[in-house]
Amino acid sequence: TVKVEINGTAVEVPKGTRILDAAKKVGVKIPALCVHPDLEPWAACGLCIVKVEGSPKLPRACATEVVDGAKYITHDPELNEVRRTTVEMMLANHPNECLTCGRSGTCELQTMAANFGIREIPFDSRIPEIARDESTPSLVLDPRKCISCGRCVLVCQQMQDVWALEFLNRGDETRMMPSGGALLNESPCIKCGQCSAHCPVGAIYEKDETKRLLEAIRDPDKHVAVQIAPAVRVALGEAFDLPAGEITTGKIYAALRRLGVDAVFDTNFAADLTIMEEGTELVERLTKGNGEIPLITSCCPSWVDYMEKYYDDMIPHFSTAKSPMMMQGVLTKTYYAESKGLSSKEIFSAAIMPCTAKKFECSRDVNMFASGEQDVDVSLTTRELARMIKSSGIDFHSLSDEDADAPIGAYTGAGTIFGATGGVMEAALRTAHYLVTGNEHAGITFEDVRGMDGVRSAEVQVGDTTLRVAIAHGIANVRDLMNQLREAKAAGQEPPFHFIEVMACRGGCISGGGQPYATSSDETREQRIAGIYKDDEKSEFRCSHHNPFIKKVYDDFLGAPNGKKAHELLHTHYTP
Ligand code: HC1
Ligand code: SF4
Repeated sequence: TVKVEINGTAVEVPKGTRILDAAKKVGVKIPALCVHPDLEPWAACGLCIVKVEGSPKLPRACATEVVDGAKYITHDPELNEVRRTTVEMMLANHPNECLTCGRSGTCELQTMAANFGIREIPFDSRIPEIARDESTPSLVLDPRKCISCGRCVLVCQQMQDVWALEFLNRGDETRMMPSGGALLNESPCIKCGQCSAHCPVGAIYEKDETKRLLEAIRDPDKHVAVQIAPAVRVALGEAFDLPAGEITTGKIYAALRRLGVDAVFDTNFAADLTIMEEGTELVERLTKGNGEIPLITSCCPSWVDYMEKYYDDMIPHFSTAKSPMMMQGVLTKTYYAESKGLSSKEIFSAAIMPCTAKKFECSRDVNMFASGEQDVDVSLTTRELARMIKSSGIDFHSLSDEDADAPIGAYTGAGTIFGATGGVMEAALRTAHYLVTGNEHAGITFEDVRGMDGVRSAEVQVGDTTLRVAIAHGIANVRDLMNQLREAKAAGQEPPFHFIEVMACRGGCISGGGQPYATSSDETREQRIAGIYKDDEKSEFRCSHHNPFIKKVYDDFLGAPNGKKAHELLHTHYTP
C-alpha cells in the first residue's frame, strides 16, 4: 500500500491506485467526463487535473497513480477556475439544445454546467454542421453533440471488439464516427447500443419510437398487446429513483394498462417456450446427431449480427429457435389473435426490451413475419417506456401490482433468469435433464454457470452424458471461444463444448444498451442480477417444462416442440 494525503486527509490505498479513486475513498469527487468505471482511463476531458504539493505539475487524476507520501490538492479556487473554463469551452462547441435533447435530465455535461453555475458562455460558439446519422433501425448519432470524451469509441473497441466507431479528425474537429466517415449501417456496428449507454451527453441515443405505440393505442381498429423482457423488471425502477435490482414487474403491467394497452404479456413466457424448442434441439443434436455440436444460443440479436459478420462458418451451430421476443410476437398474432377472434392485421404487437438491437431484429426478413404480418411491430427500450410513463402523468410509485394476461403471460423462474449472463444456459440445463432422462434433476440451480467472469465453463451430468458448457458475455470475450471451436474443427477433434451461451452485453441483458443510464457499471449489474435471481427464487415454478401454460399452448396449438408448426412459427435462419 501507499500513504498519501488528499486535501490534508491521510489515506492508505493499494499501490497502483489512481488519484481519482484515492480521492473517492475520502469522500472527494473530482469532476471528469471521459472517465467510466467500465473503461481504461485515457485522460481526454482535462477536468480532473489536480495539484501536487511542492510540484509544478498538474496531473490528471483519472490516469495518474498515487505516489507514496504525495500530498494532493483536488479543489481550490484556481483549479475550479480552470475546470470552469474547460466546461465553458465545451459548451461553446456544443449545441444549446437542452430542452429538446433526449439526455436532458441525465446529461453529465448539463450537470457539470449546473454544478459550476455557468450562466453565460464567454467564447464564440463553434457548432459543427454535421448531419445526424439515423441509418440503423436502432440508434441515432448526432456528432454535433459529441464532446470527444472517447467513451463510445473505447466501449465499441475494447468491450465489444467491434471497432465500428473511431475518432475522425484532430483537435477541435475531432468527432466519433464510423471509419472513413461512413454511416453506421455501413460500418460493422452490431446495434448493441453500448455506445449510447456510455455516452455522457446526447450524441448517441436510441431511436425513439414511442409515438408508434401511442398511435396504435389511439387507433380504435388496433388491439394492442405489449410484452416486457426479463431484464426490464429489475431496471425500470431506476428511472423512478428506485434502487437497481428492485423488481417492479407488477407495476410495469399496471402502467402499461394505464397507458391504454389492451393486453399485457411477458417475454418470460416465451423464454420458457424457447427453452422447450432449444432444449429439444440440443437433445436431438446430442442423441440423434441431428445437427452440429456445440449448439450456440441465438436469442441476442447483436451476437447474431456479429456472428453473421465475423463467424459465419458457425451458422450451422446456431440454434434456429427464434428469440423469446419474436416467439412471443408470433404467438400474439396467431394463437392469441385467434382466441380473440381477431386477425393478425388487427393486432399491434409491441415489446419493451433492455436492448437497442431488438429494434433491428424485429424487422429482419428471416421469418419474422411468420404470422403474415410483422410479428413484433415495434420494440421500445426500457428508457423509452420510462419516458412514456412519465409523460402520461402516471405516478409509478403509487401503482398497485397487477398480473399479466393469460395464457401467454405466465412464466417460470427459468424465463426470468434469461436476463442475466448464464441464465439461458441455466434455464436450458434445468429442462435438458428432464428431456434427456425423463426424470427431474435433483437440484434446481446450477451455480457453476453464474458469475461475472467474461468466459465461464462447467461440466454438468445429464443422464449418461457429461455436458461441457460455456458462457461468454461482452463481445470481446467471444473471440477466444470461437477460435477454440474453429481450431478443434480444423484438427478434426471432438468439440470442446456441447452448448454455448453468448450475450453481447457485459452481464447479459440486464446491462443492455437500452437500460436506464447508470455509471456505476458492475455494481449496478450485480444489483440487477441479484433482482433477477430473487424473482426466480420466489417463482411458483422454476423450470420451463413445468409452466402449465406452455403445456397448454403445445396441446392447443403448436403440437410438439420442434414439430412442423413449431418450425414454421418459432424458428429462423441466418444470412452470412
Ligand atoms: Fe434479453 Fe431475451 S433475455 S435477449 O437478453 O432471450 O433484450 O431481458 O428479452 O428475446 O426472454 C433482451 C432480456 C430478452 C429475448 C428473453
Ligand atoms: Fe459499437 Fe455497439 Fe455502438 Fe454499434 S451499437 S457503434 S457496435 S457500441
